[in-house]
Amino acid sequence: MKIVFATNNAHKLSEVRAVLGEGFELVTLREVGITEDIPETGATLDENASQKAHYVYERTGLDCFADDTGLEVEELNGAPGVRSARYATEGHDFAANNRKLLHELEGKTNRRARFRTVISLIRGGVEQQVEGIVEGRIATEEAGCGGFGYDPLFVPDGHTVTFAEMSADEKNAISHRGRAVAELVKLLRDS
Ligand code: ITT
Repeated sequence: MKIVFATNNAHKLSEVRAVLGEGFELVTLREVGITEDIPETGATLDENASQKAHYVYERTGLDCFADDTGLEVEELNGAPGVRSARYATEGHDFAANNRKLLHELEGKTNRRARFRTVISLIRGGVEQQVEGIVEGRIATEEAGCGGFGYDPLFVPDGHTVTFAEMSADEKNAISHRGRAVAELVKLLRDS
């Protein structure tokens, strides 16, 4: 089954490719001739996921899906949330985002956080959404060099290491994106 994944994030692409496995051929934006950044102007993850999927569907008419993900920190009333990519600067600067997050939580005892991924699927012109969540906490310093984004700071519940200290398979097995993609696979298989 061929399906376009509406992302410019190479890390997401390899994670999703690993979870989808056999039977699905992921087509990249570049392969369908979309090289520009897709606008993300929504106020929520749901809106942004939908906006990205519609952008691709309207230009290609192909079945496609998009992932929008946010890190929601309890002490910060859900921030950075939908602003996760541009938390510190306008430019997807992972290191600056992590520094800012550590700074905002300095001296705070409540470090509860969760990652939430919303996937919007458009298939045969019909849109459906699924979600994946992983609960955890923000460490007091960065650890590990795997993964991307906030992974060096996020310790999932039931574990003592960050996502960045896990293998790709270990992260995928319990992560927000791994869970959302498992739901996506159910949708794709059911129809
Ligand atoms: P696309 O919109 O092209 O898919 P993006 O990087 O802009 O890529 P998002 O808006 O969904 O994607 O992601 C927001 C940010 O959240 C992202 O830039 C990372 O900083 C962070 N993020 C997303 N998924 C993550 C993960 O699995 N682990 C750590 N940080 C993640």
